[in-house]
Amino acid sequence: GFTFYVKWSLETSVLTFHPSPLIYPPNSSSPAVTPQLFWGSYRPQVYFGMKTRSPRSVVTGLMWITQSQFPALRHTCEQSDGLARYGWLLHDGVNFGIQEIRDKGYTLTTEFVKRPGGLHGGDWSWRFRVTPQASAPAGQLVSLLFYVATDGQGTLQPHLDQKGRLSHVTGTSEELGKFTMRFPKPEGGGGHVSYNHLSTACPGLHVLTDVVQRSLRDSFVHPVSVGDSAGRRQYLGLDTYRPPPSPPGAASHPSNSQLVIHQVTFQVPFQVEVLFESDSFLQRPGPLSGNALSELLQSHRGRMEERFRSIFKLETKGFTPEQVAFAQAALSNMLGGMGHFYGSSLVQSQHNAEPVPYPAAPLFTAVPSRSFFPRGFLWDEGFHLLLIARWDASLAWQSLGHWLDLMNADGWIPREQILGQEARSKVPDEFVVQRNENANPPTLFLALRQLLSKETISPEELAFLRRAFPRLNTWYTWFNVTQAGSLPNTFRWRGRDKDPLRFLNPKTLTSGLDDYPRASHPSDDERHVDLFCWMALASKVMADISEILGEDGTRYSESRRTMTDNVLLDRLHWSETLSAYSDYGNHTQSAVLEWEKPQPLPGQDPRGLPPPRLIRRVKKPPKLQFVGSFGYVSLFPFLLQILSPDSPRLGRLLDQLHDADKVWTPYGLRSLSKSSPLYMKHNTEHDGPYWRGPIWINMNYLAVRALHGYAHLEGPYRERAASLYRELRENLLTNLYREYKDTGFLWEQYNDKTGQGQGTFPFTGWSSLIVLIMAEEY
Ligand code: 6A9
Repeated sequence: GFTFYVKWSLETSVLTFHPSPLIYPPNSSSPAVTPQLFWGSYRPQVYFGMKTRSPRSVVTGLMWITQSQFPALRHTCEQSDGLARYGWLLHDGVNFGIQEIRDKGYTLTTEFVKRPGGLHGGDWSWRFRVTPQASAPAGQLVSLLFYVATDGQGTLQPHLDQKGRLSHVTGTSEELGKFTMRFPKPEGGGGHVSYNHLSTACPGLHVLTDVVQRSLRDSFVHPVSVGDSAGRRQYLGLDTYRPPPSPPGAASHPSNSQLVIHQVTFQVPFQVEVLFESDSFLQRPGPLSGNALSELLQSHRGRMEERFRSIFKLETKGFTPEQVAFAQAALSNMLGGMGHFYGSSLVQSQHNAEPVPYPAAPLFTAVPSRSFFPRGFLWDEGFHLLLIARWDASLAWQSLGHWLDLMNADGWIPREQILGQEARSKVPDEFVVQRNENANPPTLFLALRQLLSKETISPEELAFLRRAFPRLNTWYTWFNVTQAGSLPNTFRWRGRDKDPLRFLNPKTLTSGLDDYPRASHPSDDERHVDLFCWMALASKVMADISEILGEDGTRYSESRRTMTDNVLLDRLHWSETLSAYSDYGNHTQSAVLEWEKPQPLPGQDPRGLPPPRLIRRVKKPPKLQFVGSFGYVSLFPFLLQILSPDSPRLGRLLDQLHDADKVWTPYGLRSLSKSSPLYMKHNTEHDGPYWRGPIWINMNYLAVRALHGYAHLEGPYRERAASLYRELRENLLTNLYREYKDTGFLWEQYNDKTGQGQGTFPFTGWSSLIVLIMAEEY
């Protein structure tokens, strides 16, 4: 009866999209509406690949093999591949990209460029160049494998020439209509090129690598010449697919994907092109290959360099051409890391016993890391868009709209978006499930503020805001309702770790700052200063948007007044004893991890005992108090510029900022004070310190931006802010540039003692904000 209905309707609101019309309805990504964005390198998880912005897109891509004694097949970006470097040197997010991959012994350059025309997103061409590195052995044999695959819809037809070489593939799909993918004969390669191909059914896009692995045979022979001597070498080539034996009685997997692969094998150096032609492109001036391809690439390249110069003006700030190239690569990897995903999250709510699928939807988003986290993360995206918006606002609006369209009827947006089989295949099961009580910082408001900080707002942008407004309202309300603290105007992150014995300090993944120390004993009395500041920012931006739209924004302007009033902030979060802003809660400073060795009962065989475990021991009971750990969280009123420029607390905070025993280092601000009890402490036996010391670039960007802001406002600390600004900016850009030169990558975080990059790589999400720091764009 009634209880059933209540339960059912709560459950359905979790799994129902927000009722207001989508900001980007399905056809908005179609080739008819946004042809320029239809095709793209929207598969950031592979070294090179393209697809369209559609639910079950035809996908295309590259795999390659070094034909040595220990051949390895490369396809998805893996840190374990040990490549010296890879990434986009230039990529404008729309038209073209140039990537360099340093494999062992040779460098592979991958280029693509699109040519608009017809009704289905136009044509594109790829060019690959393989060149030996200086120290490389002569006569290296390399295979490139180009593939095209369908995903449950569409057809592919391979075509062979008289010699049995795959010359082209024709195909159809719902969104592409008819198309042709051409494999012209390559140039170079010491004369000889060997060809193999494969056309097969395949269980799905997530097993493309497996299918290829299982189709290779090592008995093919390629004639090689090194110096004067000529010989023959065996190589791994495509033969026929041998599916894994299925256990007896198991239903065989339905093949929902069709796969065609073209393999070329050659000696380096070598160059080869692949062409995609849309049949509806009727007035094609000629094939996009050879000189035509070079010219088109060159013209886009010139345009990008020019635009980069005019937007970021790095030359006028005294940066060298090499430093400019570094900044271009950072931006290009952010843009080239944009992906298009389709599928549903797996959601655990209070109303379901088991996780249930969220409704399926598309997501166009940048990603933090192509190798490790090639998918959307809510609060990361707000930072990504700060950079993307400066380069091409339309890309930023696209992502923003897609994210807001993922909101459910309650106003919740899942934090980590693992959509579709390909994305799912990269994530261990325990990390897949998203919980509907859990938030993540509403950084999309940062992005919105950036996008709206200009003289005139275009009609399209106004239309966007109108569509977004009901969603933003609900989002704001959702935070106020579900993340409220027990006192008025206080906030508390939900979803902290529960197990009281396992963690030195229970994590707060939802805050984005994972293991950053909070109250030792999570309770309803907790209040979090970072979330307070995020909500103050949200109120400001919502008040502004209401004004732009002529909507009633009283609730926002009132909340803005209350929350930016430092009297309230100080009352809730300023600790006189710590002389810092801080969280409040049930807390003790005296918790440690200790080994617990199970003791045998009298007469019990000690060999039957479980192994010792590391558990938390609380030496002094917790009490309600401010949480004594200085670090990023303490800086929030400053980072989000809630703190008024004439507050004496700003002076105090700037002193602590510049203190090398606290957060200041020659490489940027460390996440947790060196003198904090949990500085660089493990959280469990296997969880090393993450936000307990290392330097993170998103927070450093906010710090540099805040210093710049305070340096431009009247107040007693103006000069101090200006000089700290110059110093911090210099430290960050010197270190990130040096590490990029040394290691080839931007990193997830930087070591606070050495400045060295650590964590995952390449991490060209928010670490790419270094471009804005160089350009002084805040
Ligand atoms: C684990 C790994 C094979 C952690 O950049 C994304 C997030 C941030 O939002 C967050 O603030 N990172 C930061 O503390 C990475 C989170 C990765 C979780 C997935 C599964 C499996 O990989």
